[in-house]
Amino acid sequence: MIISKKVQEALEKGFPVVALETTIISHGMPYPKNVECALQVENVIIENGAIPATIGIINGEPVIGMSHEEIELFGKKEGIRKVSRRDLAICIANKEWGATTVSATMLLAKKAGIQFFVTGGIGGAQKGAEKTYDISADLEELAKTDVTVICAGPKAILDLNITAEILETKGVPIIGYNTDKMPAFFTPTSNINVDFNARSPLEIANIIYTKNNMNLEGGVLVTVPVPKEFAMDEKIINSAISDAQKEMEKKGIKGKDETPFLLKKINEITEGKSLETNIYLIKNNAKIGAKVAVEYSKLIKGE
Ligand code: PSU
Ligand code: MN
Repeated sequence: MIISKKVQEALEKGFPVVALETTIISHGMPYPKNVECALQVENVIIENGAIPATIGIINGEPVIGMSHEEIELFGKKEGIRKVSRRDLAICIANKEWGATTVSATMLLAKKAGIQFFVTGGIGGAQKGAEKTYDISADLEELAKTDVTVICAGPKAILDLNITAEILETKGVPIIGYNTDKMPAFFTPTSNINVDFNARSPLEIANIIYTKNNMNLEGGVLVTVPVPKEFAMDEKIINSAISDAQKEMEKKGIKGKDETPFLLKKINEITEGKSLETNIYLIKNNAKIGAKVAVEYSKLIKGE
């Protein structure tokens, strides 16, 4: 594993570090907006007092804390493998490039000693999962890996009820940031209750601090609603999702290609509006995630 000097130093000194994934860059957004967004997200984290660590695999080597040039390459290069936990050894053994999903990023972050990870949305139970068993490895990773994931909730392309039920079974707390209802990525709310409505980054840090003191294994999911002015209209997004899903079925797209296909199609149908919302919400998550990491490091230092 290659850990950048900046990230290594920050970890040694107990400074707040926030991990970022690369699937969102290579498979979640088109070039060049993906690179712009990734670099802006890093800046938001720095502005809010933490050190960003973008994680991906370059020529079979996991990199923790990529350079701007490396991020640019992730945005441009074709044929990068989408790597979740099960793909890690394949990618590394074959010295490939790999873009890490939430599950693989959590796992590598944990190995590097990073506790916080900001992304857009997590994977979950796809619609129809009760029959197909198509459930993202992200949920399993949240169950066992001690990393807090700050996101805008699972996307409404998923079955949100099944996703929330699985998280309950696995013992993963869902914390809402200033919300009683779990946000649904493009829109700020759903009909699902969160386990706790946290009013400040400190309240969230305190829960994680307590959990760690109790040696309770597993992740925490922090869900931050996209601010209303940047959210999608629920009718418009739901109709785009359902059209995209129909086309996916017609084309026979399956497995790990589903999420990237849906994101791309929804962006086309909404004429770029969904991508704008996506970019905005990640930056918003980065702000909250960095603040939680800062509060947490103060708690650790007893400040
Ligand atoms: N949410 C986004 N964009 C993304 C993803 C989620 O807004 O690109 C990616 C994340 O990397 C997540 C993955 O871990 O999709 C889930 O893929 P799957 O559903 O195949 O498990
Ligand atoms: Mn799947």
